[in-house]
Amino acid sequence: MIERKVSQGIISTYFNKLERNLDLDVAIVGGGPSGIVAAYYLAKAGLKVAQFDRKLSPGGGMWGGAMMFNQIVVQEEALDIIKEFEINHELYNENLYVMDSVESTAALLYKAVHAGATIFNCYSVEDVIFKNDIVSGVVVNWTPVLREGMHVDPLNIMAKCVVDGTGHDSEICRTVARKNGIRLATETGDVIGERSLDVIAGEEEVVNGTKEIYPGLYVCGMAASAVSGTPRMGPIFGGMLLSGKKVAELIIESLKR
Ligand code: 48F
Repeated sequence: MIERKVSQGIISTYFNKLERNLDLDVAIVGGGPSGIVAAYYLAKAGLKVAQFDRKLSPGGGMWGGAMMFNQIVVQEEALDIIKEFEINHELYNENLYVMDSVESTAALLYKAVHAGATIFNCYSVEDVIFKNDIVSGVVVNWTPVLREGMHVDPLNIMAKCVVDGTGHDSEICRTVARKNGIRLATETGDVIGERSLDVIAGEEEVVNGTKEIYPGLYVCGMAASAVSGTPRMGPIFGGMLLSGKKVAELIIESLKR
């Protein structure tokens, strides 16, 4: 019966996909633009990478442009990345380009998956795995389970590196610091919290703050700004793309060693 085969096809391939991703090189938490760009470059380098986003539609804050005007701005410095993802762009003013936010988000996701990354939507990462004081994986649960407050235990996914790409809330860094009495690689040893908007400083600092924040744990995108206490920058996305590429490069270098 075709009805049964439809169900069987979904169930058997889904669980096969999940099982193949129980041991990763890199687990990326959050499917915002910085995390997706990271997933693309990591997969392109041949690493086994999976990305987890709690929402039905990964893409984070990129879909909506600004105030739901679905255009975004990117500066010259990130032009190579836009070209790599084959996103249509229009020079608007000096070194600023505008792009359709829906096309841009869809292009990032499409290219990341085609490079070999696996994206799991509707998954919330609620904790990390610690082994010998190194972050060594993620603890995942269905988003609806957590939203309903159901007492259901999660699953464990091992990873050589974990990336916190959870955006403004920097959830993974906060959880790691709060639960384990450890110091993160910030001025205070804790998550400092993002500062008010300043485009130039924000764009520069988000890339500077992209780093290994604790052994095994990297941070990118707005999570990097929030952790290091640097300004937000609003709907200009060059820093997010550059941060995603930088975190991928740091991890590729570290895993090579
Ligand atoms: O915030 P978000 O878009 O991440 P980003 O890559 O980009 C920031 C920009 O969109 C924008 C900005 C740029 O100028 O200021 O805000 O830093 O996306 C973060 C994603 O992480 C998911 C969340 O659903 C969103 O799609 N997320 C957050 N916490 C978790 C999570 C979690 N614990 N588990 C799974 N997904």
